[in-house]
Amino acid sequence: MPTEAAWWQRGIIYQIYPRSFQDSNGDGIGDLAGITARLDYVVTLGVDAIWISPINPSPMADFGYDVSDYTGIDPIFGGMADFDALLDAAHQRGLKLIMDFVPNHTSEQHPWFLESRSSRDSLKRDWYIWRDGKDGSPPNNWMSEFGGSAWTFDEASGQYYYHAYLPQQPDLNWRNSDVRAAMGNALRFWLDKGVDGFRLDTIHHLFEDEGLRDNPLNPDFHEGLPPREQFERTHQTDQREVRDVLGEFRRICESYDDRVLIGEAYLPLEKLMRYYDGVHLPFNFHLIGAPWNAAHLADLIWRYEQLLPRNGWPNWVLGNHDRSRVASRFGIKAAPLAAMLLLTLRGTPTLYYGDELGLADVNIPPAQVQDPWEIRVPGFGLGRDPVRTPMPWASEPNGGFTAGKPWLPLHDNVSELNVQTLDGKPGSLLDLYRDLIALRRREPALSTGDYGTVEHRDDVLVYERVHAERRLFIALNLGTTLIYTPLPGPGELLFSTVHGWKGKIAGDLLRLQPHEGVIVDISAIA
Ligand SMILES: [Ca+2]
Ligand SMILES: [Ca+2]
Repeated sequence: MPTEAAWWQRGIIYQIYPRSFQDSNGDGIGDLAGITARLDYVVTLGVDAIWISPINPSPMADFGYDVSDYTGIDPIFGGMADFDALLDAAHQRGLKLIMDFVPNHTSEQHPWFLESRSSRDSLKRDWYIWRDGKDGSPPNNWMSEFGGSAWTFDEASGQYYYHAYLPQQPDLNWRNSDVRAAMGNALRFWLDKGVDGFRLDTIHHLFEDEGLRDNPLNPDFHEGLPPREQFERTHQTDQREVRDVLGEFRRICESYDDRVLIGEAYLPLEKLMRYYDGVHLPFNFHLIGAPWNAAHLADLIWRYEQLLPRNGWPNWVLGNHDRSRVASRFGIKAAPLAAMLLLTLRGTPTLYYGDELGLADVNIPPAQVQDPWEIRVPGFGLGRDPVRTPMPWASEPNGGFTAGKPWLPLHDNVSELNVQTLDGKPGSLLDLYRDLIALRRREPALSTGDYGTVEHRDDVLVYERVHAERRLFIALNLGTTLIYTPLPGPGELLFSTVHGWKGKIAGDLLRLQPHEGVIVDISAIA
C-alpha cells in the first residue's frame, strides 16, 4: 500500500439513483435540485463521494442509459445551472461527485445516430455498426442483453445495426477514431467542470469481434434461464481492444488532478483483472452474486486478493440499481452483518442509497411497472423497479420524497422505515452504518490496511486487518445459532452489530450471537 493513498482508495462511494432520491418540483421524479437539498444527509453518513446514475438528455428507453446528448442535462433532472449548483454544494461539503458515462451505445435519437441511419453514404455511417443481413436474416446469431436478436433491420437503408441492449440503444463503433475523439471531448467537458470521476457503463461491451463470428452455443443452457443465455458471448464482449480505449480514457482523466475511473463489467474475477489496465476500479460485483455463506465468502475474498494485479486496488459493491437489494438477498437480520462485511474489507466500498435504512425490494403492481426489461422482455421476471423505489425521508405520505405522485410506489411501511424515524433510534441500521463508517475512517487498518488471515470456521467468517502496529480481528457469525470461536488472545471489543460498543475481552474465546459481527482490537497481542 502506498503511504499516500488516493481519496478513492481510502474513501466510500454512495450511489444515488437520481429518479428516486428527492423530487423538488412535484412531478414525482427525483432531480438534481432534490439531491442538492439532501446532501447534508449524505454528509451525516460519512461517505466520501456520490455517484449519480445517468442524468444526460435521454428518451429514457432505458432510464438514461440511452443518451442523446453527452454534454447536456435531461430537463427531467433540471438544467446545467442545477448541475453546477449540485457540484458546488458537494465540493463545499467535501464530497466528490462521480458521474455515470455510457460509452458503449447512444440513444437511437442521438443526432449522431439519426445522421448515421440517414443513408449508407452518411459521413457518420461508420460511427455505428451497420451490416448487410445473411439470406434475409441478421448478420449473425448474437443476442441482445434484453433477449432477441442484437440486430435491428433499418428498412430505409436496407441494413442491420447492432445493439447489445435495446434496439433504442445502437452500439457505437469504437474502431472509428472520430467516435473516440468525440467521446474523449465529452469526458473533458465534465472534467473541466470539476467532476471527480466517472463510472463507465458496461465496458466489456465496447468492442465486438471484427469478423462478427457466430457465438458458440452455451452447453450449460437450460429451461428457465433467460433466452439470451442460449449462446456464450465469446465474440460479443470482453474483446482485447477494450483496453486500448480505456487506456485513452485513463490518460484523459490523469491529465487532471485526483480523478477516478470506475468500470462496470459483469465478468468472472480472472477476466475482471484485465480491466485494471484501463480503469482504477473495475467494479467487483461478486458480493452481489455471492451466497450468504462463510466458506464461500472466505474463498471469494482470498481469491480476489490473490488475483489482483500489482498496484490494483480492490473494491466491493454490496448493492446497485440492477440487482436485488441486500436486505432481500441476505434477509433483513443479516443486513447489519452485511454492512460490517462491506465496511471492513480491504478496498473501496460502494453502497447503494436506501440500503443503509434496510430498504428491501418493493413489489410493484403490474399496472405500475416502469422498467423496460420487464415491459419489453415478457418473462424476464420482476425487472429492476423493485430496487429503484423512492427514498423514504420521513413519516408522511410518499415519505417526503415528492409532493406529487411518485414515479414508482414506495415500500408499504414508510411510517416506520424512513430516515427521520431511524435517525438516532438506538440500534437502528442507519446508526450502525454511521458508526461503522466513522470507525473505518478512524482506523486505517480497516480502510487501507492489509489482511492477516482470512478463513471460515463453520458459519463464522474471520479475518484480520493490519496497519502498522494496529491489528483488528473481525468475526462475522453468518449462522442462526449462538457460537463460540477462538480469539488469538485478549483484546478490546470495538464494535458489535448486536450489542453496540463494549470493552475488554479477557479470555481467548468469543461468544457470538446469531447474526452477530464483531471488531476486536488485538494490537496488544505480541
Ligand atoms: Ca422532479
Ligand atoms: Ca459495443
